[in-house]
Amino acid sequence: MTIDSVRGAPATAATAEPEPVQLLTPEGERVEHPDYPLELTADDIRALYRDLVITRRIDLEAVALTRQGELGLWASLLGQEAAQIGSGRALTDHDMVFPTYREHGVAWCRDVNPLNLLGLFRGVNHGGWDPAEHGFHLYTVVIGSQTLHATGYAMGIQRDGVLGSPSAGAAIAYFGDGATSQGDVNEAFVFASVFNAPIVFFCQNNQWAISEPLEKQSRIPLYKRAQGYGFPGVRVDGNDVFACLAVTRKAMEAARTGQGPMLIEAYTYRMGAHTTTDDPTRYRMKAEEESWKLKDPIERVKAYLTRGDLADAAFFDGVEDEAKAIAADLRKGCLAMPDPEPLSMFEHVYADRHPLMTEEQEQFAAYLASFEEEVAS
Ligand SMILES: Cc1ncc(C[n+]2csc(CCOP(=O)(O)OP(=O)(O)O)c2C)c(N)n1
Repeated sequence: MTIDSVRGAPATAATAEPEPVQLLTPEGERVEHPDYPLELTADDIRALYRDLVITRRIDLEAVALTRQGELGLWASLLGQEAAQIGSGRALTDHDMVFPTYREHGVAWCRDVNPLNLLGLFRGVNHGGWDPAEHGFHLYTVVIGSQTLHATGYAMGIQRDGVLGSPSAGAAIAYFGDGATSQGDVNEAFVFASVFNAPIVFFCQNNQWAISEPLEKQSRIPLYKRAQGYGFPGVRVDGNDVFACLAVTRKAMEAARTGQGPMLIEAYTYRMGAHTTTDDPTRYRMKAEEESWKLKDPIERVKAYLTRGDLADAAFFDGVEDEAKAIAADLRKGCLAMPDPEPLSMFEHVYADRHPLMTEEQEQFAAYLASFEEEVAS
């Protein structure tokens, strides 16, 4: 038995192998993979770099706003930018995304205003973007449940009879390593498989489910789970934006052309806390975080651009300035968000009013009115 020196626990096959699909090494060297040829122009790569940097800056601003009491909570994507931008940029307007609560980078790719994300975590709205307009469903906190929604949606696409046509889309469901232990996710795998539904299951294996390590979720690499359900699975370097783009592009294209589901395990690392209410120093070693810093998703693209003379200092400074300006706007917009009327939380819940909800609304209205009476007396 080998001992994982960092965690002091037996290393299991879930972490030990295999080599993930990689197209850009942590040092910024381009490598080829026979199954995933990828041609990118210098403009494409600069655009990916910009996405990565801006997404990280938005995330940083949201963490700061939470620390300053302006948001109730934030689930940081730090370290997972490449998994999200690579997969997000592989999608077309016809595809539909079903995210968890951490997919701020995918939201960026789907043109969701980051202020909407902040509104949700500030507790002043339910997100407020139109899922149909952006091809991006509302955030889901109930772990794994969105995989069932996504599978149902995919089966709907299938029944529309559009698969294989240029207007065909597919569904993509995002979830974490911890979610793979949920019943919902396993049920989604079964349905997707037996109905050959057009869906990609995109698992960001960030090694931790709050304080539970990967070893507590699986004895085998997560991507291998797919085989048991009867569809293909692949492990990709989740800190490599090129590889995430190529692998997701191929899987989505297969789904859109009726070839059924696929599981992508993006092998990455949650560099920050689970959310701003969590303290990872209580359950993991600093050395582990330090080793993942060397695999930073942004630095490797920067190294590639620099080494190949594809971008100069003016470009990098420009992206930095743009990211700062976006963050400043976001901060201003966040502070200006009005507090909602308490009773408005009963709006936009059901298309038609539900009697139980009407009763609860009346109770709550009476409760609020009781404060007025207290002040008056
Ligand atoms: C059904 C359900 N059970 C438990 C929780 C509490 N919970 C919130 S996040 C989380 C861990 C999720 O870990 P993972 O799926 O690896 O995703 P990550 O947060 O690391 O992106 C848990 C257990 C929940 N939100 N929903």
